[in-house]
Amino acid sequence: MSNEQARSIDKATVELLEKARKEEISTVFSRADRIKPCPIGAEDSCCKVCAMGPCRLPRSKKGEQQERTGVCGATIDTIVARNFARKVAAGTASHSDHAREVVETFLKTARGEAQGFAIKDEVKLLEVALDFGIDIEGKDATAIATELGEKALNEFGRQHGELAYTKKAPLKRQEIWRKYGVMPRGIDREVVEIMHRTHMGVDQDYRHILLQTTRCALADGWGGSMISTDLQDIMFGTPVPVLGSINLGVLKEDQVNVIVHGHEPLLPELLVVASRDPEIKKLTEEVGAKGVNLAGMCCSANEVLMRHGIPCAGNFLQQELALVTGAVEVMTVDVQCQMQGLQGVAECFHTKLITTSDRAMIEGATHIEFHPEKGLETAKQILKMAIENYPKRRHAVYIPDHSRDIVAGFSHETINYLLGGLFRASYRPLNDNIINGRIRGVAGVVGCNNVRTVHDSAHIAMIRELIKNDVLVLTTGCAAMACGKAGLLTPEAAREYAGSGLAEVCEAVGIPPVLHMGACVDNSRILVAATAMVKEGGLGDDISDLPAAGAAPEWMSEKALAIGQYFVASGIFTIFGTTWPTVGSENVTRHLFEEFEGMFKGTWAYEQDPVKGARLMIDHIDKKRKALGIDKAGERVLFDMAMRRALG
Ligand code: NFS
Repeated sequence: MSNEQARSIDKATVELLEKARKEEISTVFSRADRIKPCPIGAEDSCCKVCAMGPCRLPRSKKGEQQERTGVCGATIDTIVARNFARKVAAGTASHSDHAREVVETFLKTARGEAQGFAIKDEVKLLEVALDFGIDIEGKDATAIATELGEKALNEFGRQHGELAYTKKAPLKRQEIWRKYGVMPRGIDREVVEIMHRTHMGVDQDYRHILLQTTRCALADGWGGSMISTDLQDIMFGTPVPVLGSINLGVLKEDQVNVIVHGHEPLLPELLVVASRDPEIKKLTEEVGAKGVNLAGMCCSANEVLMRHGIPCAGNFLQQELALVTGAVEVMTVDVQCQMQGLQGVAECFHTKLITTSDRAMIEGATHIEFHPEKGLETAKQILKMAIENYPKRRHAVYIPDHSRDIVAGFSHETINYLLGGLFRASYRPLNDNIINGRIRGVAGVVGCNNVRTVHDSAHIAMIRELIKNDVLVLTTGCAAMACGKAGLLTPEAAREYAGSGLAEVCEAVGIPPVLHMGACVDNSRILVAATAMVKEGGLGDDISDLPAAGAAPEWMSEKALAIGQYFVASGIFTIFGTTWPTVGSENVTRHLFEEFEGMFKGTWAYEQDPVKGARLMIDHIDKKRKALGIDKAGERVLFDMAMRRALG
């Protein structure tokens, strides 16, 4: 096996890694070979919050703590908890600042100040308005949208009370949050409070720090992320299943290739519109190209894929490799998960890297700022630059011949409709199939790629094990893309990979055994789906009663920790792979992995082996089935008259 083959299970990735090596192009993979992770940082037993340190408190090889405290007296527990809290705050801030941008664009759209945007899903507008307690009687869509935008914006700066969406959670869950004082008040406030509490000399009780960490994460899942998802749906349409394609083979040698990378689907939506403009089509012909080929990368890809079927070039670890093809005229990036290494790769080719957010620039890249007031103009300007760049390709183009068809776009609304039908949309059939045992349970497998593991392999190994054991998988983000590349996102995958019970249900409904629910902010859709299952009845009265589990087997970003923390605080057993950032403190780890169970009825777990991880999830699902009394597969008995009389 070549070094490259050992890095990824995806053939397109391996081929382009070989090309990068031969051409001596630096990528995340080659840099990871050079830089070994710092062992003290890996367990987060280093404190840098003041200038009397940094204080390093690693354990000896025998596992003993040599230094018991930092110079200020902070214990290893405080240090590790503070580091963890700050990561969750950064993750929450990222999802929520994305949400803020969406809300501001939404408001401008409602006020008629945004170019190229509209209120597309009026049904969802009304639903979300009701969630925010807006009186919709006698008001038109614009008035409702304006009021909704203002109320949503207030969620960020709100100082007291409870975030509006927390009322959507099962009542029992809300009580747990109130009991432990973790009900989020305002999104920004919870992030700021973590930064304050983790400053030198403030909160120095790890359990107390972790409570605020929980409150902050809930402000992400039941706040920022949920707001992003819902308002994006209202503006761009709630996803319904679409046929798309995935992997680097979606790039076209004879077309102008434009990749949208990042997270906010605002500019990408307008690039879709602009790419269909007759003027753009004409310019494309003039340079001898057969068209503009728009493709997505990372979570932006998920957004445009599930709303428009725009092809998806790849996930996190493939971003630089897309440029190594030499076929990309322009890559736009906005915020999050975009490596600075992209610029170095772009410079090896004719590719223009364009930064588009006022919050993120990359040295050497071209900066064209996106503002909704002239959004469509900006989109056209970018496409024109790409077209002009097409004749400037300097090297032979190499596009790996690997791409696959996928079905994406399973929003909560769609699952509801697909299972129950238009006139009685409901989760009843899903609950019934869980109760009768055809579906053993539900797992959310989400999150990043991490160069310290074999690209995509943990996602696929874990998910195959789950579906083989009749667990329906909901997926988002880079995990969803890994599934697409491995052929798990088509209805046919049910017969090939799923256990007989799950396959039977999937075939009856016509769905894949793994449902692509969107980008990372759309993990909020998983919370909504879980809540809908609880409210449908028969599976307990809280999310923690469901035979369900979550995982991020290849996580790397702080956002993933925020997601994991709000999954756990919502009552979901959640398992992470690759590495775990609190191993420096036994107390903090025990608190998150064991004591949380007693408090939040959900807990963290860490397992590097994805198949063992899947087994832990299945064990948890079986435990929940037993608690619900649905662990014995119900035999189908034909009742005779005497038995019916006995029933009374
Ligand atoms: Ni989410 Fe990870 Fe990034 Fe998306 Fe991919 S890396 S935490 S999945 S693209 S946000």
